[in-house]
Amino acid sequence: MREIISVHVGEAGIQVGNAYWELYCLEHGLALDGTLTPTHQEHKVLPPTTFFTATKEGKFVPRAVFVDLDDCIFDEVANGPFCDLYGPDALISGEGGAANNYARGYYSAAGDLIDAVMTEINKVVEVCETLQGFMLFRSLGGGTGSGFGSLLLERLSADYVKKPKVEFAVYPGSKLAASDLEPYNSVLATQSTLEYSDCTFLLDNDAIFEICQRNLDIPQPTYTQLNRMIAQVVSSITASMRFHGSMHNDLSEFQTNLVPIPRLHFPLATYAPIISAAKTSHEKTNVSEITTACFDIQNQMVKCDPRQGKYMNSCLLYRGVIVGKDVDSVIATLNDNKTFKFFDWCSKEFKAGICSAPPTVILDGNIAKVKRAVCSLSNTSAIVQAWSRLNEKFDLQYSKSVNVQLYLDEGMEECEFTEAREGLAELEKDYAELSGDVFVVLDDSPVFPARGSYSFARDIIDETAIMINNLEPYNSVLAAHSTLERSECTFLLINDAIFKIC
Ligand SMILES: Nc1nc2c(ncn2[C@@H]2O[C@H](COP(=O)(O)OP(=O)(O)OP(=O)(O)O)[C@@H](O)[C@H]2O)c(=O)[nH]1
Ligand SMILES: [Mg+2]
Repeated sequence: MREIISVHVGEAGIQVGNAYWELYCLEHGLALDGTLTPTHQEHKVLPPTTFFTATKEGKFVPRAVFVDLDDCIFDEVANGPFCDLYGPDALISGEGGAANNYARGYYSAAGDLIDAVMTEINKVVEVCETLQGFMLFRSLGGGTGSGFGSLLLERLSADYVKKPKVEFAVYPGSKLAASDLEPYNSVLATQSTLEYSDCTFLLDNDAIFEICQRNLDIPQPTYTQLNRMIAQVVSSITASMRFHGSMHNDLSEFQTNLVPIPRLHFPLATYAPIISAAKTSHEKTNVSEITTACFDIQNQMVKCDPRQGKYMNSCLLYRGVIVGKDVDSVIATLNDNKTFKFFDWCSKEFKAGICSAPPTVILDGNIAKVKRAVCSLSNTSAIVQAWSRLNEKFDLQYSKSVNVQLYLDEGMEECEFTEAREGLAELEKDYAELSGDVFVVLDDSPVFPARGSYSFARDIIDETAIMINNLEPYNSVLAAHSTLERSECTFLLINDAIFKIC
């Protein structure tokens, strides 16, 4: 058996975890105390030990560790419906929380807790036959999720170098309570995501909030409703690892199938159908219809426009009552559709996987039970739009030094801000270069104050880029050949420099 350990960090990581384990229990015929219910007979197989440990008493315990720097959420877990589900040592808390501050989560409040968490994780690893890897759930905007989550990812990478780490990261939105520090926390947290995660699925709270409003008719969705939506997506992504499926049977396959360039590891997840329980009987959900819906921008877990980017790959994970030849015909139609733009160097083909286990829903929840669903995972350069939005928010505050001191007071050095921001500027540049857009990073110069220079540079480049065509670097290098050989003296007139002077 190849086991996966789920690690839930901070409030969002834990609450998403509650929704995810609640759904897994239902899908595998378990009661919320981990005992088998009569419905498990339907499944004819026991819950997968990839995700659950079977105890001698006949219970199934999630292979999961939950950690938060404050203990409020654990009171809720201890007194709520999940009180008998998780292992006795699975919940680890600190005191006082990280106060929405990455630096508290990474430095001052992490203290001995990181060792306690690693000890617990090692204990869970010891009872595994062959560990596959880790799934990490956290928010990028919270102090614990961003700071402690980054420290933990770093430690997991050091101690379990070769084991894949797949991350589900809540991306901050504006529709639900958000702190002013979230752009800083998120940018700081991406350092670890870029370096230590093998594949990160972003869960954009604003996108999911709007899906709940539009598709599920919930005027003011709560976190619980968002988390149940997220749980459906995570469940589809992991269905092949829990039931028999033809694709993504192993954590490392996400990397192999979706991440051709290690740093560009942020596939966009889209899910369909998302129908409210009240509307279920009116909606059609055949393979072709759900596939079309799956490419609807409104069903994406991250707000971005794939038409403005190119695909490196895209796979569709079907589950439920699915006829293989319907999928073949839909995939053939997709492959003939020229509106989907792929990079020249990739295979330009949609892939599909089928898992026969149908989607399950929480009783009395808002999501309708359907016979089949599809989740598409696409590595598209359009995801850069999410990073650009975050960068703009960061720059707006950092250029005025807003709240920077709060981080320095917790032991963080100021250069971490610039390093993290430059890391994301590099990421934007990687996507732009891949797309063939011209992107020149100007060195810091006296013209620009050091702080925020990258964003000023980007603004200027955005303006000049419209005058540059993609072939100019090739043309210039080819022309330089004659210049080097035949010209006695060449004065370079660099448009960007003159633009800047003007
Ligand atoms: N989807 C979802 N997002 C959440 C949930 N709870 C908080 N968030 C989002 O997560 C961010 C705040 O992070 P939290 O996870 O609450 O913070 P934390 O990691 O516990 O860190 P501190 O409380 O600062 O110690 C904000 O963007 C919230 O909108 C949740 O249950 N579901
Ligand atoms: Mg918290």
